[in-house]
Amino acid sequence: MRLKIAVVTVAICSIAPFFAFKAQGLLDLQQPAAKEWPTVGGDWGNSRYSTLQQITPANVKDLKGAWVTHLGSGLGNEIPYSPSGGVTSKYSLEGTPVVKDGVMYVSSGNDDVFALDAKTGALIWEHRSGIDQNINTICCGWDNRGVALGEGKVFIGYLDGTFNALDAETGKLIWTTRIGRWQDGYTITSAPLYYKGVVYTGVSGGDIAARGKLTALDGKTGKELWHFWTTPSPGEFGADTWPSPNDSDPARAKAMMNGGASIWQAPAIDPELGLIYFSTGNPSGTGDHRPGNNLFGSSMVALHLDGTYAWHYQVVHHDMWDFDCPSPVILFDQVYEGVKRKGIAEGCKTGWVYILDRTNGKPLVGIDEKPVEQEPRLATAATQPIPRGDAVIPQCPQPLPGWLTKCIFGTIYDHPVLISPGGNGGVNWAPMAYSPQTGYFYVTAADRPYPSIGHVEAKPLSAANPDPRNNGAFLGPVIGAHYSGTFTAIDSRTNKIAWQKKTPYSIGQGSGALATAGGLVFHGDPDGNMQAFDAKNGDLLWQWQTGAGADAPAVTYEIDGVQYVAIAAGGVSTQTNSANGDMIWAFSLNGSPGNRLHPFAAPKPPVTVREITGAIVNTNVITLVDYAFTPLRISVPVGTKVTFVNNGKQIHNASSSDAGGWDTGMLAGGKSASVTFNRPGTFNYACLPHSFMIGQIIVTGSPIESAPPTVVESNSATPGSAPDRMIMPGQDDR
Ligand SMILES: [Cu+2]
Repeated sequence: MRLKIAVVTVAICSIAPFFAFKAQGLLDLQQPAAKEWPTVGGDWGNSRYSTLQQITPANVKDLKGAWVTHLGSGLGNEIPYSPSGGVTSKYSLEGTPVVKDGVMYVSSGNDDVFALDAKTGALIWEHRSGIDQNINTICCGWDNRGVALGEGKVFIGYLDGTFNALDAETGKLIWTTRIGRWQDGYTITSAPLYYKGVVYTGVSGGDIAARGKLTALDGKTGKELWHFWTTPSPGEFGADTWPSPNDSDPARAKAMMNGGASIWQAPAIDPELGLIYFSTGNPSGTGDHRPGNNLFGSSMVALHLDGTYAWHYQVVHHDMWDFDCPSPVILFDQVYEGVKRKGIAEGCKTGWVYILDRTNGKPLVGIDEKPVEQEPRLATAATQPIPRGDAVIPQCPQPLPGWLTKCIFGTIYDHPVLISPGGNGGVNWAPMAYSPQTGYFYVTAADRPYPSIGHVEAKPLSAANPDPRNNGAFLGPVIGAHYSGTFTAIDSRTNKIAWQKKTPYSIGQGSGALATAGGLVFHGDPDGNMQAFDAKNGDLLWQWQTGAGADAPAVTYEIDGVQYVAIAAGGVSTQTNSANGDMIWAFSLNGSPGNRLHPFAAPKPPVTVREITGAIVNTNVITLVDYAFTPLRISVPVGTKVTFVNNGKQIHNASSSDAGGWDTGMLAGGKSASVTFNRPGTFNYACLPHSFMIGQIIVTGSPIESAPPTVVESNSATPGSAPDRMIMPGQDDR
């Protein structure tokens, strides 16, 4: 029988009697993690490598669940995520646990923090964030990527834009500092970094035009020491890569100061060089509003520890695809041409890993500026940096009926394009790991096409997309699109693939990788399986079903001579949309007392082919927006007159070869038409100008034989035929 060993959380803050908190001395985290996992990246270089080697390829088959704890946080609350009726969990569970002095500290998607006994999973304390549940400026689901430890405190950024210090012994709040207002888009999702009395935090919000920054706070008081804006102020270095604030076009005039370039991850630090490193998100808004390269959007940035600029490397110039690098940078040392060099590397949504010298930001393996397709209306950059070596995913989408497709750096104007990789492809926030044993980076990535449109007036506006300058235009579900991924070892010496496994799910967001000296790489999969791979060849050696999307980064530590591997399993609400949950799992070769803990039942796996799914709504009104039918699926009794109303700015129609070949005719914005269905059946239809727009009508009952199958009333239709489609030169219109 299956026993769920659940530690029920209680709403009381208490100090467990068996636990004596040790004062944290000055940590030296330049070396890889060993018995503890004291910072989310394992060490100050974010290598996510541990020197522990009790668990090996030879014995990993005996790895078993040691404990599982339900946090009782971040559960349920299904909310719509698309105009077509899809639902998702409000919360994700994306935090990396940190482990110090036998205690595990972990955060939930509601910014609640839990201290657990790392040996047993027993609750020591919990701190409920109490954040406003009406925050509506969160880009990508309610999530938190983890906490930092220092001077007896637990540091965490909240989705409400505040940064907070808790007492590590009791969980009581010590201080709060506001980094920004959530109403202005400042929602903190990244984990902070603590170093020598200072705690560093990034801020999200670039998707709704909040200007990014890195903030340094005094760990004792929370007082701000400095902040570095990730887009320059007028007159500063890089300001000439943006339109002037005096530009006569108001959108261009404010582009730089609303320039985005969020920081989505914990920074890395090199104490010897005195530099702190991070990467930035894409610049806000569409390309036409911001001619220039748009520093420091989509860049790797190094600062001195006083917050002054050291160097930058822009990964994508004038990014209009959301090709940024939300995952943490990794610091590593490697020999190139006989000389040991200080490296920094990061995988990006482009699908490439960028390998630089961290003393100066110059490429170590080689990156070439190459000409790319041009679209003057979007002020495209003439060239883009192309790393020598291998991409970890295909950089063109599979053909899909109804869609115009383009490869990486293809231009997109006012006709929707299916592009790959895209804002959801490649390496997203899932962290890479670096093993000094193999010299490989372990990279998890998403292979999925992305519907995109580049020109502001053509963009749909919705509650989820309130700002016409928002990059994240949602174009409805891409029916028929295949979603998958890759798990790749990239050799740091050559930037070439050492081994690669195709994966059934897109894993660019999620668990990423954890490498150990035992010769293993651990990864949690969106289908709930915690997995161990051979670091040398990528063979899957072990897996264990956690019962929810195992989409948080895994960690390892040792207590009383036993090596544990732990992961949060609670799903990711965006992109993979894996199963929601609230569990922290730990595994060891010893397993649980009496080996009573068994794998949980597998949850519903993530979608790998997008089909017409979602709620079937009983209505006879379908609204056309740019670019979707809402609801996507309806059910009506036979004989019903179904009305199509175009609320979009574009001209659309609804057209079917089923049920008598009905067509509403072209409907301008504000116009409507109706179709009466006299035969039962399930009928798919599409918009001819935008044939990726697909809907479904389910007609129930007995046929009305006395009437024709369908009757169209379309007096308000725009005369004439479909508007011209925009065909890009050299591209197939599918
Ligand atoms: Cu249309």
